[in-house]
Amino acid sequence: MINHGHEDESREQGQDQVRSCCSPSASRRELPVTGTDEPTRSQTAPGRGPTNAAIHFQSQHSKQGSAHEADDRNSGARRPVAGHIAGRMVRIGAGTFVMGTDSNDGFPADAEGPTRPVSVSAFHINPFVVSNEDFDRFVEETGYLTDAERFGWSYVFHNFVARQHLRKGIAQRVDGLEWWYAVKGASWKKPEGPGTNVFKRMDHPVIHVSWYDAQAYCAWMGLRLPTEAEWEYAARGGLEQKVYAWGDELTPNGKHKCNIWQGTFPTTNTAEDGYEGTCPVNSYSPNGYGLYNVAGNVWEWCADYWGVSHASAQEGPIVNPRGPQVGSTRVIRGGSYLCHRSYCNRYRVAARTSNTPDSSTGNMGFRCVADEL
Ligand SMILES: [Ca+2]
Ligand SMILES: [Ca+2]
Repeated sequence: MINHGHEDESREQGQDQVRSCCSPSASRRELPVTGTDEPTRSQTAPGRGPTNAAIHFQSQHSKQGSAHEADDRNSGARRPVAGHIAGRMVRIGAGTFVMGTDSNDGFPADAEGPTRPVSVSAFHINPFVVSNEDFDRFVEETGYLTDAERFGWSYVFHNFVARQHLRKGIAQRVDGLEWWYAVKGASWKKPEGPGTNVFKRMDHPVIHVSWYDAQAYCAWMGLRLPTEAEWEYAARGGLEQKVYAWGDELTPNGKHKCNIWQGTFPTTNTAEDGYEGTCPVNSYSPNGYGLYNVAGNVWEWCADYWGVSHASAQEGPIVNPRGPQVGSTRVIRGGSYLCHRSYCNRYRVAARTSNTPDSSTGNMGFRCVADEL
């Protein structure tokens, strides 16, 4: 299925294919329907066309996708920040940094460059992504239903899908996505679908949360999602133009610094870093600003719409950029436990991609920021 040439193939097949390794879109716009797939996608997953179930999933999205109104990035500042969260946020002082990279490590379509000076006002950020325990508290108090729960399914990485779910049609292959299954009943509470739970993973990141879900959590907490510029400024931890959040070496002195993929993607994960899936939100050593797991573990939703033409510095740095005014997808940053050098080296601190705001997967989460505490 995947051979040693897949890196080049991925670049040739374009952004959609590359993106699918990161976090597939669950949007009605991108779920395949019989007869409308592009030839490259059919070739990618021969003989694995969409099933009726996949089409049914799609219609659920179509019906409910318009119910969202929380599309305002300022919607977070309604409620004082809860004490237990405020107490563990770190203050990032105002400053100017060089955003992006001019290196050729990334995918040109990602527009990691050109580098540009960016000024960011002071803010507070959570050192950890939102955990299952955090999200559970939110759901307990509000009764909130995530998009994955409303739509009735979410994307699960193939290695985590139970055989019985395949036999019973609970897990469906989706055309064009080689290593993701649409799994009925998968949600933050049941990350691998029916019969699974998070009881032993309460300190792991909440997953299967859409951008809208992240917004809802932030609003309830009196917090907001970081802008992409804030995310990168904080993720760099005070270092200048380093490849990773901790320096230029992936494993300095042979030591793993983040939760990504070791082995042969997408089949064999040796988990040399200690984890095949998510890890606790406080794993590994933090960056220079005290942030954990900015690289790997889970992708992190940002406030901004996705854009590939960045504002350019005229006379002085770009001040508090917020991305494009409109768009169809939202930025995600940092990479996940599925990232591997051979296919998706997006655990680099300048790397970026996006997903549609109603999408949810087993490798996307978020962390929150606040202007004031
Ligand atoms: Ca790992
Ligand atoms: Ca991360």
